[in-house]
Order: sequence, then structure tokens, then C-alpha cells
Amino acid sequence: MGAKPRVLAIVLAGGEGKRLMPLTQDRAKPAVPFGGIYRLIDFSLSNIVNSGYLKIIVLTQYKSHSLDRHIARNWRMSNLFENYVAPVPAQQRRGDHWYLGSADAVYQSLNILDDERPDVVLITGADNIYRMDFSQMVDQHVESGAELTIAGIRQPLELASAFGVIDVNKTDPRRVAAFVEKPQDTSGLGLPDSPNEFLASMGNYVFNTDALYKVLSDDAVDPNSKHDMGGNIVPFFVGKGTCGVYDFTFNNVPGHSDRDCDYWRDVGTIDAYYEANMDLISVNPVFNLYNDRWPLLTGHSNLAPAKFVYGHHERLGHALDSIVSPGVIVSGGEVIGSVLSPDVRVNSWSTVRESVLLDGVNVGRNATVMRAILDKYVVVEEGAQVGVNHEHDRARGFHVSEGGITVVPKGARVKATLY
Ligand code: ADQ
Repeated sequence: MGAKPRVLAIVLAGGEGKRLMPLTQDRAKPAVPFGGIYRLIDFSLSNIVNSGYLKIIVLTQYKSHSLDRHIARNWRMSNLFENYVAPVPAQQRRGDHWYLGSADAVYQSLNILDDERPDVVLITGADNIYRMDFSQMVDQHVESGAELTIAGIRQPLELASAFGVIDVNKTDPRRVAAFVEKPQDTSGLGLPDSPNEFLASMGNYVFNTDALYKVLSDDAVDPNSKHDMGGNIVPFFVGKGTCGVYDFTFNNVPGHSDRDCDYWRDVGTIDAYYEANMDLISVNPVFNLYNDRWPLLTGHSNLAPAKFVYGHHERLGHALDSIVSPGVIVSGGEVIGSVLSPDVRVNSWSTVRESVLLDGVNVGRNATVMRAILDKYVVVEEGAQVGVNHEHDRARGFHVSEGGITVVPKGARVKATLY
């Protein structure tokens, strides 16, 4: 190809996110708020834009209203050079079903490839937290002659059944020898130099457009194929011997510190989502939001600055080891180790510890919030407690995760009494 290839980016944003319930009760997983001011999809989109790729389509399907609104409001690009971030809903162009697997979303949208005719197509998921320069992966793809390149990262072996597992060719470490999607049996999957780790597919794919087009439209895969990326498409190219692997460890993003250069989190469960939020707030954060050489982009509203008020009887309103978004008022309450999203209110004599509060949450006087995720507009009534006694939390219908995190659904009231 010589010159830089023409790249079209496709973001798969149709996932249901069942394991993130109740946060995905009425929003698609990529639209779940994260880190105060972001939505999960902002991380993929920021990576794509920072990599220099400015033609992006976002394939949506499930409860996509808040996702569509977020993209339309915050990811509009100028018409110069015809750059765009365009949400494309499921359209039933081929068959009368909604999308089957993740690649079916691409299959149903092949008309966009006809229109754009890119050289390569970069496909990413929309629900991982990381920084990655995709242009380095695209360069390796073009140079290696592979038809498909997948990105890999080392993960602890006990997680193998949740991921696509890559076995690298012994003589050519840039080729995939075998691939198995979410194996039940994880024995023998450890890496030769590190038996307690395996190489996980990150859900990022670079295809030659022709190869992608052919595999999807010819039904070169099994005719009963669900058109699933990990289940059908990757194994097809591995079988042909034309699947390459890009090792994320070599990705070099400007402004990265040593600590966060390998950072990649799949936030598919409540506990993983909670831990990734907590990763943002330590004094030396594992994932640094403040790297302005690879900015994390999102929309900014016209909210007032955050404010901290003494409160009644000189009880100091304060927040420590926390991130605090615009529009927040902490009035005489104490906030420690927490993430406060826009418009949160924390009132006198209340305590918020190690918690994630989404937009508009109101914590009443004398209330206590511990190791909890409070979805948007939750009201914690005066004197109420949440996350303190899990029996009481369950009795009120709140979900308590395996890791002991209480989740209060959008708009719910946490009462001071149990009933
Ligand atoms: P999963 O994340 O479990 O594994 P999947 O549920 O297909 O796979 O989701 C992948 C991405 O596609 C997500 O961003 C999701 O929102 C989106 N998606 C899913 N179904 C969709 C549909 N019908 N339409 C549009 N978008 C859809 C995948 C790979 C594994 C890999 C992990 C890494 O299959 O091999 O290890 O990602 O997280």
C-alpha cells in the first residue's frame, strides 16, 4: 500500500451488558457513565480520534437512546474533510432479525463499506478502559501482510473463560496459531514464559476491507454462522493462516507513564466497573486522566464549578482522594476515596466513602454511603445508610455484588427505615 492506508473505524456498541445490571437497565453498556464525566464509549472513541482516524461509525442496537444522544451532542465533527462519528442503528437490511453476534452488526452495515471503500477497517469494542494508539497496530497489519490482525494482552489465567484466547505461532510471533473463544477448560493455555498468564484478545480487529467483505458476504463461514467476531470470524482467518496478532505491550502512547502503559480493563461486571473507577482516584493513579498528550474526550456541559461549603455548625465540607465533577456541592459532608459525577449534592454530617455517585445523586444529612454505586438521581434520605449492612441493602431490593458493592438503581430512594 505504500502511503498511509485509508481507514474506516467501526465501534461495536450494541452489547447488552447483562452483567452490569442494574446500571444497564435502561441504557446500553457503552453509555454507562464512568469516571465522573465520561461514558464508557468515550475511551474507544478518544483512542480512535487520537490515532488520527476521523471517519467513525458506531453500531448501536440495544437501548441506544442515551448512547445516540451522547454521540449526537458530544461527538459532532466539523464537515471539513468529511470527518464524522455516525451512530448507525440496527436496520434489518439482511434478514428480519436484529443483530445476532457482534460481526452481524458489521454484516448488516456492509453498505457503508461500499460507500467508503477504505483500505482497512478498524473494529473496536466500546466498553474497555485504556489508552491505545491504533495506528501502530494498523502499521503492523499492513507491513505483515495479514488479512486480519487482532490485538492481544496478557491476563491472569483464571480469567481465560471470559475472553478470546490467542495461541501465538512459535516461529513467527506476529501470527496466530490457534484461537479459542471463551474456553471452559483453561488447562494448557498458560504462556510458555509465564504459565499463570494467557494472551487475551482485546476485542480490537484490523481487517483488509476485501477480506472482511468476503468473509461476511460470501458466507465463507458456516451458513449457520451467527457472525460473531470471536466465535466465527477470527477462527476463520486463523484456519486460513492469515490472522496476525499485535502485542499491546509494545504500544507506545505519548505522555504515558510506566505505570499506566499496560492499563486495560474490561469493565463487564459490577466489581470490575467499581475497581476501574477506584483506579482513577489514588494519589498516583494507575490510569491517569490528566495525560493531555492523549486526551480523553467527552462532552462538557455548562455546569457551575464544584463547591465545598463549611455547612452547619462548622462541620467542614470536604473531599479527599476523590474526583469531583462540575456542578457538585459538598456542604458540610465528608467524601473520601470516591467518584462524584456532575450535580451531586452531599449534605451536612453525611459520609461518602469508597463509592461511585452518578449524576444528580443527593445524599441527605447524617446519611452514610459506603462501598456503593448510586445510579443517577438516587436520593439517600436524611439519616439513611447504604452499603453498611448488606442484609438491609438486599431487603430493600438493592443488588449486592460478589465483591460486596451495593448498587442502587437509577432514581431510587434509599430510606432511613427498611420498609
Ligand atoms: P465480549 O465482550 O464478551 O468478548 P461481545 O459481547 O460480542 O463479546 O462484545 C464485543 C463488543 O461488541 C462490545 O463492545 C459490545 O458492546 C459489542 N456488541 C456485542 N454484540 C453486538 C451487536 N449485536 N451489535 C453491535 N455491537 C455488539 C469480545 C471478544 C473476545 C475478547 C473480548 C475482550 O469476543 O474474544 O476477548 O471481547 O473484551
